[in-house]
Amino acid sequence: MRETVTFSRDGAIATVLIDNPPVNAASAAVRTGLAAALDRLDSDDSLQALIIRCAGRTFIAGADIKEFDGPQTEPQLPELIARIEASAKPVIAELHGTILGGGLELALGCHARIAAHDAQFGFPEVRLGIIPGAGGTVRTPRLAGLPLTISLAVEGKQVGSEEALAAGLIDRITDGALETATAEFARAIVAKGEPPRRTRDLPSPVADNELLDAAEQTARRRQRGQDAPLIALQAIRFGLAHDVDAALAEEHRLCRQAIASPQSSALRHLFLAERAVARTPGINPATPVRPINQVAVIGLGTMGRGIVTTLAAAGLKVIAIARSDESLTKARTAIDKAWAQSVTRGQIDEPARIDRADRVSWSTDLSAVAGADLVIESVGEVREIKEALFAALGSIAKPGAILATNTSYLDIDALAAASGRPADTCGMHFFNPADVMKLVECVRGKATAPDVVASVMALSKRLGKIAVVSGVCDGFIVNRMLAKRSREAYFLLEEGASPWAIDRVLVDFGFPMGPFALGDLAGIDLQHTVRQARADRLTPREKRADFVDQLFAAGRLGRRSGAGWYAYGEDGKAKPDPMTEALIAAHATKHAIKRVEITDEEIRDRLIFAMVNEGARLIDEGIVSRAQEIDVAMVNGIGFPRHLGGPLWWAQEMGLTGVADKIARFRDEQGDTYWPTSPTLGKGQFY
Ligand code: 3H9
Repeated sequence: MRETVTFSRDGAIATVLIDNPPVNAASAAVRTGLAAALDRLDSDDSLQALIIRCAGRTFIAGADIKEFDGPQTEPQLPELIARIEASAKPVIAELHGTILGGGLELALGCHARIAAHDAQFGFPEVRLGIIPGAGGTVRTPRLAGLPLTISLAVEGKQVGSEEALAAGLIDRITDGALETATAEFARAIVAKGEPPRRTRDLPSPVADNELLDAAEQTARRRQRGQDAPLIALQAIRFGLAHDVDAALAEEHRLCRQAIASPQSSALRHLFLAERAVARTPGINPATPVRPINQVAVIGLGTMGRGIVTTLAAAGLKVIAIARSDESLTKARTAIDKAWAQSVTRGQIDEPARIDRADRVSWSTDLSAVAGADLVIESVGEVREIKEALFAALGSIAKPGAILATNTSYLDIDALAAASGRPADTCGMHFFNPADVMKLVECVRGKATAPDVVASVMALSKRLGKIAVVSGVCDGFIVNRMLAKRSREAYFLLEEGASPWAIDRVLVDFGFPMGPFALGDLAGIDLQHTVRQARADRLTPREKRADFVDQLFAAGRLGRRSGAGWYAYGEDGKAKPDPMTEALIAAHATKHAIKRVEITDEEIRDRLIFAMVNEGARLIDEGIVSRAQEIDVAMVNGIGFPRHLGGPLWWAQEMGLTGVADKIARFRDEQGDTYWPTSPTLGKGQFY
């Protein structure tokens, strides 16, 4: 069995090697091994320096997240780092991969830091609802100043070696063999007899209150609802005003307090859930993956274009196919413009733009798919058109090519049957804008082969996306759950709520925007078309709540047309519109609905519990295998507030008995059709 920590020596230079895959997290075994190495360094007079090195793909990527909820075993990270810093003999950190969280803190406690040219540094703690708790907010300002400390510890950004070196966070970068460079460095300082340089002995920068106040305002705006960035700032401010020992103690106290918070539990749950969804029943590491180098995208509307740019950015060859020269030119012009804008904004450089453009070939001829390993269909949501297309793909695509549809709600099994290649067919459902949104729903049809699912999941990861596997149903995970929220929103309008009140409640809850502002952004015309296409699936009451159709008929097409639910003035800002209120009032009068006052709590519960109930039903029906799929999909697909952990995590935190009681009340009031009973919810536990 491999040792987690091994000690070796080369003359006067000792090396401690950490080998704790996959990311060398600073687990109890790693900490114990490091403490033992320090003992040997202390007790052996012939040793004069120690190198800390990690095996595998990275230096320590942080404390071990899986140990957070258990008892704290000794030695704890802050004490271990204090021991390293206090060592009378120099300790050198050899840095490669992602030096994150407690790993970076440990490096800052060392007396020198030598890094590979492509190393990355950061404090991702805020993404876990905590703050650096082993000196990050105390040592970083002393080494690298306040702006970088804020960027890393408050905003959770990462920097590369060059930036880290320029700021003083590390001492040297090597392009050559890292081990050789560190060994040479160690020998040189031993030869010179240089004493250890301790970060704690450096002067603290002055507290720049203007900078700190601005950072606080930014955090309140950009990381809205999240406590950790503000706590990180609190630790930084304290550190600037106190001596090192007091600052370290306060930082650790704040970190432990944050670990115990519901926000941190929710964020850590999501971190693990986002990785757990990669392991889905029937798919395992031994499942073969089909090679995908060339992808054809058919249909170059908004979604198709986003998919093309995402694929090209990830280095794939793309065949972009439109139905006419006109749509092809339109799409090509739009994509070229978007790439040029990315250059202007400094997001990519000119060679990268040329590279991406070179990877895409354009065609109006469907037979161009013949060379593709994967075909992603993204044409309009018309069943007959898609079925005809899949029938054609069945005869044109090369044997073994994967046939994927980006449909939002059509029956994938029917498309699979039409293709004549059901085992090769699946869904790859992207979210708008496809180049930004992290989620891809990988939809497994009745006959989809396991290696097809494994291949599209692997591809999604390559695209920087999170793939969640869903079975076939109307709307899959996100749109199916969202449809229940929209339904309740329309019913609440009939019953007495205003669009603005509903949007406000959801924004207060933590969503980036409410359903009506979102509707205006997506376009009322689009929603009207979807409503028409789905008319046969609507209940009489849903048909009656035809506000979208009324807005469409009035030419209120949303933000683009200057009015939708809201009115948009010259400044483009959404303003509640009395015309919409009049439309809703007239609707109520026409249908003899008595509108009443509706509380914020009722709005929140109706909208969120409708999603919770539907999420539970997705588990009941086996559309997803676990609650994790739901939470990951809703956070990454529609911006369910990350710090609440996803709808099912949040419901469990609220107390599922209470949630189930409320749902039962809604069932009594609104009927079984809308609030069907879920056995999974009845079990009283999602996790
Ligand atoms: C901290 O340090 C607190 C201190 O300030 C204070 C203490 C007092 N622990 O992401 P991947 C697992 S907080 C345990 O797919 P990649 C992960 O679950 C920590 N496990 O790989 C997965 O396991 P599985 C601050 C961890 O190559 C596997 O590694 N540090 C940890 O795409 C592969 O992960 C962070 O927040 C961990 N810390 O990305 C770093 N990290 O295969 C969080 C990962 O069983 N980690 N695992 O599902 C990351 O950002 C990415 O994992 C990393 C690699 C960039 C390192």
